[in-house]
Amino acid sequence: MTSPPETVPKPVPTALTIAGSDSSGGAGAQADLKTFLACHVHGMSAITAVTVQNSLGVSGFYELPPQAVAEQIESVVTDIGVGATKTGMLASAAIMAAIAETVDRLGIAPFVVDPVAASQHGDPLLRPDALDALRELIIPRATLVTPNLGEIKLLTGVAVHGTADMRSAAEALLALGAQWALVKGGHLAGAESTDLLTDGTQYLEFTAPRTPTDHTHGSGDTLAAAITAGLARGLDVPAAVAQGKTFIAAAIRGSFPLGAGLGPVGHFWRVAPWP
Ligand code: PXL
Repeated sequence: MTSPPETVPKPVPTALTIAGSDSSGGAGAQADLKTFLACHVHGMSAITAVTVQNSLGVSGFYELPPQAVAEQIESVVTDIGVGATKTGMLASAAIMAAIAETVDRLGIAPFVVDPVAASQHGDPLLRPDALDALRELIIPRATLVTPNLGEIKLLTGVAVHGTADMRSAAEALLALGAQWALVKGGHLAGAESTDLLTDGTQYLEFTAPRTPTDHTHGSGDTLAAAITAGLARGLDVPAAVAQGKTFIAAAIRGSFPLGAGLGPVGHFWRVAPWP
């Protein structure tokens, strides 16, 4: 048997994603696990729903029973231990209630919430009646919430048209109970993309040049997963966000076409040189 190289730290940092499966491999739990690997963290998953999708869109999804989601989380937390946890597609209010109960009972933290509502094509990934549960059961437990502009509008009613509106959006998210909010400006226009991170005391801006591409399937999931990996490795929230931004900027530069529709961001840019 081959021994692992001496450079593997012991214990290896661990992270858990509570998310939907994306059959096309670019988003959801698949994006999170690839990102955890590339960020040198052992990734684990609690699947909430199985989507049926390809590069052209999501044609349907099948939810798991809420109890099955809670049991997956409990199984890995109580045996292996989880350094940091993130959520993606949570699908239903009943699944969110089971997650909230499990997070409280097991003291799960840090807890990164990517409040996924729809796919890049606009296909819904959340039952319409689950928005209140996301607001009331999940976001108040978040160490960090990472919505895009569409999700901010849905959750808070605040429409962000430019960087000037980001502060009020962030404050509306903190008012829902999250400790930190990252308002992502990726969907605004301009040569640069700016995100605002705040806990209500510190206001930190992250600006990166915008890469013009349509192939950004899974970009939100990948950013939140890279931040979660940073937290699992012991970084604080601002440092984890800074390294998450570095990871996603390179993954977007490394995005590629796949199928006839929207391709994914490139998760493997840091894993190894292209053979
Ligand atoms: O990128 C958001 C997202 C999250 N989770 C799953 C998805 C998608 C987008 O398609 O399919 C499972």
